[in-house]
Amino acid sequence: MTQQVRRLVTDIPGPRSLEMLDRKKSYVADGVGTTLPVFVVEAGGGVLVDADGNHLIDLGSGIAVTTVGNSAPAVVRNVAAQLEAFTHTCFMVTPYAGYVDVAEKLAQLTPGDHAKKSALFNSGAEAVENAVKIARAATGKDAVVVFDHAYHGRTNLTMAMTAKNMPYKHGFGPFAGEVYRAPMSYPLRDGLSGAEAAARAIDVIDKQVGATNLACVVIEPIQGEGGFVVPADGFLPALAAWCRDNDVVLVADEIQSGFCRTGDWFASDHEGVVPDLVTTAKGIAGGLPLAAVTGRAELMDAVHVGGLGGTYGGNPLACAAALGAIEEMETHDLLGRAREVEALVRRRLEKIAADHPVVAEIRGRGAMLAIELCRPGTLEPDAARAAAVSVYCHRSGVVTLTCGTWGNVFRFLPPLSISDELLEEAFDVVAEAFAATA
Ligand code: PLZ
Repeated sequence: MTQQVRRLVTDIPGPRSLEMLDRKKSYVADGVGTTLPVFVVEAGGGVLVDADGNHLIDLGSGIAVTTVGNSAPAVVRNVAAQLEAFTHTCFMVTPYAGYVDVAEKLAQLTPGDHAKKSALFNSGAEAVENAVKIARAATGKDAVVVFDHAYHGRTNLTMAMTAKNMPYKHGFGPFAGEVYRAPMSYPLRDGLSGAEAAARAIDVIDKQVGATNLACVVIEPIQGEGGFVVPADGFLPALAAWCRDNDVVLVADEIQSGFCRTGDWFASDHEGVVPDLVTTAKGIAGGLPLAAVTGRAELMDAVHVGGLGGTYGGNPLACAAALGAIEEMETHDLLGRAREVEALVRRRLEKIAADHPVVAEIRGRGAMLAIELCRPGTLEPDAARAAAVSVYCHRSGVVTLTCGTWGNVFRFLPPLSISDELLEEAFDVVAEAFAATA
């Protein structure tokens, strides 16, 4: 097990990482950026170890992926056994049990107790694309509604669904058609109740698209890249009710918010929302590439045989990893751990907010928390401060991420395998970073 300490033995990045960064510059496309260019050689618990021997505290989980921690024991055990048995057959050619086991687990864990089925894929974007395919096949309609600040991926259809131009869309058009954007509930910025924000969104959808043209509404129940925006209470249930009454498929994109992250299995659970389709990826497989669409059996079965698939979708290693990750979540009560993490981190963020008026809001759930930074007394985004705080944290050996349409949201996504001691130490550094950049 990786030693659970923060320890810096060189500058960040150190000489070995700088050397590799040089090689990256020569051989890896510049379009593939890196937030914190230390080259990792080992990771586990709440720590990443780099090529220079620096131990960094991980508050990012590789963007909400290693929820169970890096190389979690049940993941390693399952994947190692699968690696010995066989690595690939293609489920569409000759199937294997792991795929079906994952689908059965997804049917149990996703919201609602109706009959559910799944199809497995490799990436979140691929799952979102397939959810749209399924909704179109099931309804015979074309249009897709997404929201302001949404993030759904980098493929052509999901770029169209993603809101932010830079860096995701700029220069990459033309984009897929029949994608329409509705206003999101963003309590800090719109001051609307959930019911009011839902009425505003539904009015736009009704007037600009029309339910009879609309296949699906796709929404992140808590937005990820867009700024950890948590809609006002009642917004999601009102939207769900409207979809139900209008033969529109409600797709919850739980790729970032799902799988224990928020202290429930899914962020939708918090308000008892039962989506028709749920997309998952990231935390589902402890770091191996796996994604899924899970939903009402009759919707999932609307697609003709052969209409869903892909060479690697539900690869045996990724399925073994997912079963291991779910085992870790269940046996170690990681739902409970996410709530404990929330209590600790909120306490620390409230102190930082009290000391630094640049913090306009603390929001999120479980181990998916963020602070939005604005010039004091205004809603003017302060991205420069977010960047300065990040740089300070990175140089001090704490891996932090930013997000948000304006880049002014500082987000925290620790692995649930991190100790309280490491979390406290990481937030000592975050507090120091705010003081040092005041
Ligand atoms: N839907 C809600 O959060 C991935 C993207 C990072 P893929 N978010 C991290 C980046 O800059 O590429 C994401 C998400 C939500 C879909 C996706 C897409 O998942 O596995 O990256 O395709």
